Amino acid sequence: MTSIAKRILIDHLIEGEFKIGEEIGIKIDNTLTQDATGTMAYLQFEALDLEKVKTELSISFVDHNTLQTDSRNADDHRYLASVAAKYGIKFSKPGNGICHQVFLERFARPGKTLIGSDSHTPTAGAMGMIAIGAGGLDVAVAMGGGLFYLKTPKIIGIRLTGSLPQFISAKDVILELLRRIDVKGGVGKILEYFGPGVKTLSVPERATITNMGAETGATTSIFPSDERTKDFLHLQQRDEHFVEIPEGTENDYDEIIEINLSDLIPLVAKPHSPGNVVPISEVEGIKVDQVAIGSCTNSSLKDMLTVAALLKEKRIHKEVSLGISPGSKQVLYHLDNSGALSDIISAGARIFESACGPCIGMGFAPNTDAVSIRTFNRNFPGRSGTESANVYLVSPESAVAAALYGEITDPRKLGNYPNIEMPPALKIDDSMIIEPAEDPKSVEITRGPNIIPLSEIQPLSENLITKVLIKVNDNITTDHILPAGVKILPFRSNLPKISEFVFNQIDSTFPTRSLDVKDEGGGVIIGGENYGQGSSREHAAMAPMYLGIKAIINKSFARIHRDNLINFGIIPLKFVNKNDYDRLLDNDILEFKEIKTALINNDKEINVKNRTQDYEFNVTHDLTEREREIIIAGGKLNYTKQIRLAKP
Ligand code: MIC
Ligand code: SF4
Repeated sequence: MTSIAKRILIDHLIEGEFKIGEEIGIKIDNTLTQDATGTMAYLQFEALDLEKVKTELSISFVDHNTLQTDSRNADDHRYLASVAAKYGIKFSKPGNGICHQVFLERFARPGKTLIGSDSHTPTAGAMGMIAIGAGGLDVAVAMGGGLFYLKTPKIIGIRLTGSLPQFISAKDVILELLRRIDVKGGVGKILEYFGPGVKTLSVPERATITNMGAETGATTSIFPSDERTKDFLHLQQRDEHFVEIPEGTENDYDEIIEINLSDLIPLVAKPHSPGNVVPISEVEGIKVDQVAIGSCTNSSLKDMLTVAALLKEKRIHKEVSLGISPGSKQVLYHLDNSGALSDIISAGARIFESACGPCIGMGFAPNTDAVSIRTFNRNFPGRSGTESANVYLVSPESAVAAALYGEITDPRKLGNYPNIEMPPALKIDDSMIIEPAEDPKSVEITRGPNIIPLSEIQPLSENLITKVLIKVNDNITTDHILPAGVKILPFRSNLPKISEFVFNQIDSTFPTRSLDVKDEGGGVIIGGENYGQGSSREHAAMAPMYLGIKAIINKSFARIHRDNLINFGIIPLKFVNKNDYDRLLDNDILEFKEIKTALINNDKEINVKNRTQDYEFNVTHDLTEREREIIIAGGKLNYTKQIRLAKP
């Protein structure tokens, strides 16, 4: 036997050899996009000039920006709907739910591969799929039938034993893992669950774990496909999609982590990192202003029914504002139909749309200096929409306890754990998923004025003379590089405009300073470890590219962001000697002589001359031949077109 991850990857392997660290190219069965990354992905797909997607299933969701504060947002939705109709893509309308929740309910299938332009795509790993987050351009290429490339990851076996005690839930499992391996412990790895504890977890519980596995930096997470998977698919009236995928055994893994579910206690990730995990007892008593329940991590029917049962016949604390976003139309319908929604409303909660909402700062921003308790997966600074807010990540049970007591509280104080009964059958209604047009030729793409077509990227020059425009610390997230939120998200299809917000929270002069030197050689960014962790938003690479950034020199990169940089022709370089980081200063002029030749020759050390301080140092890279060709061509779009033109 081999691990599940290896079995599925080998099944889909088209190029390369399955050897840890080596690049492999796999066939992609399914793709998903969401609106915030989707507009760009489809502009890129259009640029590939194909008639139709070549995948088994591609689906476009609208869930991130559904506020529609003006016409721009609604225009984007129209654009997405028309592209979907024309190119053979299903379209999930705003209000139908969060992409990962809906995908799990209606589309995920054991044994298949999925890439999605959202970093939480691994949610579908709960169903025994290889589901990976990627940049929009990688998704566009996969829709066109291209392979998806990744470095063969290590497969880490997570052995679950025991069963969850009352008031401890799946969120505490993933928080426990984050407590142990932190936000970069999963880089270059797939986290695969096995052991006797697996069968105690339902698919939605597994999905909470695979979803937030993204926060460890892992390539993806995966569970076996077993009786529980079969039950879930049966409830979704998709019995025919069940395939058994038995779990691996101890010898199948490169490393093993043991988690005894019975030993777990309620945990919380303190501000401002999902890896900053402590037992809830360490923060008990902190006064709470706001509680938010939902997001792709914790918005399943099971989660919502638990919340409703815990709130039943109770009132939330008078100084707390509680907001709840059910994950999908299906969840909301059954919450209502079972009467549980009335329990939530009577307790004093505010009910939000089935969408990402507060998770990405789209409304419900906390008050100044607030303590906000959230069942979400990320608590990066400013992500809630309020820079001074302190966000704590917890389970739904702990969120309810905080809402009722008005302070962070151990949920075990809530008394008896309710018995949650799932409905014996679900009402299946896919009417908000629009099928592609039967006559695609007749479909006109609708483009609002905020949809700005992409401009060409120039191929790499032989020599680069660049200026250090910013020097940042470790663990810089894509929310730092290019924030989201109400003000910025509407510009996701307008690159010139969104570029004005690069590094907004750290140094708002960055965009103008970059544009000043764009025509004189451009700029470089200096970073620390794990640069670009978090979201898959390729805008965090495209906008710097637009501002003339040529290279980024770091101690290490997060996976998706590194791939996005390459896709847009920015060279991801690493210090050979990490101490060279200390010496560099803002405004230093760095010269990369014959860098193009160095990349063609695959020189592992590239000399950089610091003209301002008059010294030299070396940088290195881990680019594969394909990646070097992409950079030299000026990004993946140019590269893909060149290859297609070369092959008649
Ligand atoms: C996120 O959780 O940060 C997002 C918003 O879903 C992103 C996508 C985006 O920024 O568009 C992600 O995780 O990929
Ligand atoms: Fe949406 Fe938040 Fe999930 Fe991202 S993490 S997909 S913003 S709910």
